[in-house]
Amino acid sequence: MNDIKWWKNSVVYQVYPKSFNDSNNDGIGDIAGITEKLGYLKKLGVDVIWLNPIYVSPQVDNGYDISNYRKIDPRLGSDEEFETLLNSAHEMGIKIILDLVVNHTSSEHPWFKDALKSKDSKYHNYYIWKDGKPDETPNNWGSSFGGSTWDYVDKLGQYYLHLFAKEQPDLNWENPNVRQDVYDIMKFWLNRGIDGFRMDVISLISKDPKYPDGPLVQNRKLGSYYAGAANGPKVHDYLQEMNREVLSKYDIMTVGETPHTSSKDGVLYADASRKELNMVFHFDHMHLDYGKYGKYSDKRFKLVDLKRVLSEWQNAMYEHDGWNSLYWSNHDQARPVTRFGDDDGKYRVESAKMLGTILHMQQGTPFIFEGEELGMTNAKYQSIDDYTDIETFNTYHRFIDQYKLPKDFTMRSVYLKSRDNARTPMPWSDKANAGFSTVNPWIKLNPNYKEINVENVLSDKNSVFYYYQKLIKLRHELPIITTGKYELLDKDNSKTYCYLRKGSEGTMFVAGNFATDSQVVNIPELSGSGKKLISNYDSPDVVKSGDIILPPYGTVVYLFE
Ligand code: TEU
Ligand code: CA
Repeated sequence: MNDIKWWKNSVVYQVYPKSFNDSNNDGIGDIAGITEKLGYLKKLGVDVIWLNPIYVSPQVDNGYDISNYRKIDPRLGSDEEFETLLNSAHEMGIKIILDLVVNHTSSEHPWFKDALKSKDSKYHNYYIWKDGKPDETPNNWGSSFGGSTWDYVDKLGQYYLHLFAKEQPDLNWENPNVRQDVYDIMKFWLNRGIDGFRMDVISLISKDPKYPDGPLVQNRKLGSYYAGAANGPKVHDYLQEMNREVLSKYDIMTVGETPHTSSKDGVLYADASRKELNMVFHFDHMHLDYGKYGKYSDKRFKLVDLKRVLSEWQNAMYEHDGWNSLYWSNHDQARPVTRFGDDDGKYRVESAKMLGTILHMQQGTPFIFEGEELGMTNAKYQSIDDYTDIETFNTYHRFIDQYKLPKDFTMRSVYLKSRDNARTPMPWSDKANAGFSTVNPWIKLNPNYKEINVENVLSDKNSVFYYYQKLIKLRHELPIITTGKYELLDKDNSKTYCYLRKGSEGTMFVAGNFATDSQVVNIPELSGSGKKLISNYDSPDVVKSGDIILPPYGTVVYLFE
């Protein structure tokens, strides 16, 4: 696979630094804590680590509000500790990519503080302002976390735009100085030796200059900003410029987080010939269980829809010179076994392995979110006061106070969808504080940490951990997993997900059962006999085309050579 870019046969592991490992026992995970656990990640076999934001931040949105892009947040560590992490990782053959959050800064960033002083400030035009009166917002946009996207500054007689919290003012990408400053920040980190970026909400950086009102969706009183902010008129110009000035000069990987992006829009970012990004995170599979009120809902996804959207992205990227990212979860999402599998104990381990297989055997770069390799479940805290996340908190109050929705529905939705489900501290053992820290962590542990923890998976050869280790190893050994053409089978089957990967080395057959009862699946006519590559149950080592039985949440992969 010499001519294939390294990030195409890599597996990325996402570390949420605050929740990974606390080295100095102040309750907050930190950079030195990650260095301590590199051996664990090496054992799993991952190639790249993506770190959520580690820069100086007031932490209104857990680091997605940055006030100094060039310094490490002292709560997470020092510049030297980051240097040690980077060097140690590199020595072990593991790359590190950082989060680049440049749709907005923190309101505590010196640029914004200066911009607030007067319209003549050098930095005023670094942000997006509209003249107006105190109670006439420039348009009807509602921010991601609730309330208007516009905040009024009396002294200036102007509103500034913030698609997220009011402490996260949006940068004005129309201003070439903003872009140059962003490129300088990127070069600063790349020159320090990092291996790429995950770019936060990069699909939102170019706004429609008309700032049109948005449609009222999900029962909200305010309009959606997506039509006027997602995939805006200049986003591709900006990324092509960024690529020319920065990205093309380094051997790195880039993944853009692109809310509100269809596969058609997706290829515009990720088609290599367009020289923008390597891949994007789309949200089509994350939206399948959105309900009447949006993300926070008790709706369950439908497998037929899941197959449709994932297949659409597989095909779109293949038809162009594009590349997919593959993920079941991240720090904003529920735990995959709860959301797409079965978390009640009976099939937790089986469904975690099945989900891993269905994802990792597709074409693209898989991302494992910390704890996924343990088969972690959602947290389900007792009370809303146990939740810490701004999105969860604001949604709860919108549902109860504004929509007058029943508390049990609201809490059920929080259990299923709160971002905190992903942010519970990594359970390293069944000891006090799950071995994460010697003191109470900044956010509560998942109550099931005595059962689901690293010590347990490492001592059980049938654990999700060792299964993931094998999935990663297969990717490294078999080029067909990187290059084979994806072909969905039996698209209308609502219980099983089966597909082929066709390449010069043969054909791979991949099957997963999403049901709690056994299912018959058919292996189509393929030459020769199939050799088993992996399975989560006792399936035959060699098989011919024809019907096979998959037990509840069973999964199997055969290679026909
Ligand atoms: O998230 C972007 C985003 O679109 C989120 O609104 C996401 O869809 C939502 O959280 C799902 O519930 C990114 C980061 O990943 C998130 O943690 C930040 O809060 C957000 O940007 C602002 O920087
Ligand atoms: Ca700490």
